[in-house]
Amino acid sequence: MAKSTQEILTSLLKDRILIMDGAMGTMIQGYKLTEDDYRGRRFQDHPQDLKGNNDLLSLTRPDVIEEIHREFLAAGADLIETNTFNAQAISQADYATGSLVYELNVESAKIARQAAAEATSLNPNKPRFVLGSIGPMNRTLSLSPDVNNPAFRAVTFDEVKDAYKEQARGLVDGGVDALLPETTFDTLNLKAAIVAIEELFAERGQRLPVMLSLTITDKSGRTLSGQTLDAAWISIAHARPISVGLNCALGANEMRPYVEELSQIAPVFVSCYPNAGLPNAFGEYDELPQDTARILDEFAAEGWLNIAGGCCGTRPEHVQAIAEAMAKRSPRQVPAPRPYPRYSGLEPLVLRPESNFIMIGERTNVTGSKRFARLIKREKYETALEVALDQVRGGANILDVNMDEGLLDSEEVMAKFLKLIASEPEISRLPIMVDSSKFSVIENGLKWIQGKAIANSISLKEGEDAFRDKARILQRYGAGVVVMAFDESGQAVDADEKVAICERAYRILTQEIGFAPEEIIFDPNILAIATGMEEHNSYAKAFFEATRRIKEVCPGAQVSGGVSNLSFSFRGNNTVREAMNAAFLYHAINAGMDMGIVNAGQLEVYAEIPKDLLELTEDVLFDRRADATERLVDFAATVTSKSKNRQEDLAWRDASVESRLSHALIKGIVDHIESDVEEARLKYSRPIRIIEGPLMDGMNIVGDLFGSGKMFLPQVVKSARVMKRAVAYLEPFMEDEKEGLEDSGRPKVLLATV
Ligand code: THG
Repeated sequence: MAKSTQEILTSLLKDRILIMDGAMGTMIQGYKLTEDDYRGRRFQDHPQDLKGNNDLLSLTRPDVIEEIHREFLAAGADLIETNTFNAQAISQADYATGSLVYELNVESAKIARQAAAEATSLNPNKPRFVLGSIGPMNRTLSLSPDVNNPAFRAVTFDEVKDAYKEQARGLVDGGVDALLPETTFDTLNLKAAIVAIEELFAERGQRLPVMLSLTITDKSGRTLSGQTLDAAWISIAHARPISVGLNCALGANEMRPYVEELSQIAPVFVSCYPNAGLPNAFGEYDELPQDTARILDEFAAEGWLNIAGGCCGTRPEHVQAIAEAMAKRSPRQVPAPRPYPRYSGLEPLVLRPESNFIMIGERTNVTGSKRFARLIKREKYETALEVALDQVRGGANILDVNMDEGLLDSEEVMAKFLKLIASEPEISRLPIMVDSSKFSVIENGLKWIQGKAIANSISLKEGEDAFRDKARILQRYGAGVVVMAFDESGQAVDADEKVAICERAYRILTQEIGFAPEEIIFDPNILAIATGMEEHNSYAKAFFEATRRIKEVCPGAQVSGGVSNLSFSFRGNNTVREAMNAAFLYHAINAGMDMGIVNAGQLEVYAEIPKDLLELTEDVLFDRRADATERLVDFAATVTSKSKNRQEDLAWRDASVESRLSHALIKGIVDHIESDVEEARLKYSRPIRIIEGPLMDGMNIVGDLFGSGKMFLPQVVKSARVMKRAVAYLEPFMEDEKEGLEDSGRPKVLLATV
């Protein structure tokens, strides 16, 4: 059988560093094309200006595009990119050319295909390949374009996915060898592209190699949407790309630490195609070919590269210099994958064998917290976010979010809360577990999460086919999956049933669907004990035994559970509940439980459970005596419930008003901003002095921290929100002042930023 493109590329990449072409956009600029060139005959009467719509040139000046491909091929490029960086409906809408998208992609692919085929036939020893370029588009799914409304998005996941799907279909029909979503600055946009590509492959019954390329735009070392590089890689690894890399943005020199990091973490080939340095004051790139090539040569010498080329500002001379340098270097050895469970929010969560127990915060659950439910129902989202923050500060590693309530539009509310979480960097550091008994709520939730999330949960309740369908959908989003020990005949209560169901689910997920074992989390049901019903007495023991056996028969899979369920029958008595939960957890962890849904921050420490209570509790857990429940109930009557106070560090409130303003700006805290600004207003002679003084001082610190990489964009957006609130508060006072100064003939200053 003929080798697939994936196999051919893989064997070439093992052999040598492959060369990509340089920039299409800056090459086109060199032709100084006019509006007439862009329009051609066909679009003479188009109602809008078309100059700048470079992708359109594949239809109106195909000669230019073909010539650029030829030059890069002659310079030594093995891989050339189609002229389709913006050829999807959302970007093309700017030029009212959305209806051309499919054609643009087909034609661009054909032009590149033709040029590559000619070069291959001239030198069959150096086969050339066409990569379908899929750019990031001009809208972001993770960031709100409106500072005042963090839950707003200019576009939805499905709109982005549909746009990419149409583009990918055109590229595949035009004959590309591989698809390359590139210059990704928002991981969620890329996740939408991955779903689009997977759907297309499933419809066609055929896969092409997929290459992915991210971009890091500032010194924080994060993507624009705030993810660290390792977190972003975890979010997209489910695309099973042949390569992942970095392109564009900072130029090769500034990319060094990130290329090194990626080469260490990604068990696939690594690419790097930087800009020709940073743009100068005129927006031109003037790094010389030998300089770009020298830096890439250093990367290759370190063993970091499998694919090298250029982005903005790189010309055939750059490609030639890079090709000459790479010819003398060996390709990077791809590290073996390490099968640890990996999840991510803005930051990674890797469960290594030596990792501690993972706490999943339970309180952001409308059925699990009366307070949270009340806040959500009354649409007090800012306070509801504090519930999430408390879980984070209490030590949660993952956040469980559940909006299953009859009176709520769960899909809507889940989406809104997840978007709000996304704009709180301290919360969205963590991976999210989307908790719902309605699969549509889970799927819709996953559309608003840029990290690698966990779906909680699916089960065999409705049979194997429904289970498979759901699992396949989750796989496209790259979500990990919680599987409850539930089947067609109901909830498993004894250990044999629990183990049998998990084994069956494990086999389907790993052998039929293609889940990695480490993406599977079994929940063998933590059920309430000491309820007074005799048949409940063995439930904790059954969980321990099932956990031990599941860890053996389902190697690599994790075990979790909702711990607070255990003590439902002692509702209202936190002392007893916390002792039960803590003792249960201690034994469950010993049995192999890896993670649990808990009230983070309020977990009792096993060793600190009073000895008498511990003995009564363990009698119940292990069903050690017939009167165990009775004795615990009697004990419970003797203790009054304690409740620990929520701890919040408010020491900063004692500082001077200037320090408070500065602190609020840096931390993005809006809570006290109006009262602090009012206090400052009474102290300062004029409102403008507060803006120019303490507020600007604070923003300057924010600017310095961002410039030196110690803050990243979503944090800065929060600072901007605080600043806007402060200025909005002062505005009426400045208006009043102005009325008093009317006609004073002051000069005006106009400032603009880009
Ligand atoms: N497995 C999986 N997911 C789950 C569960 C599980 N999700 C939901 C639940 N069970 C886990 N979460 C909670 C959250 C809160 C409580 C119990 C489980 C709880 N809440 C207090 C109560 O009801 O008494 C609320 C008190 C209050 O209102 O403040 O106990 O098993 N996969």
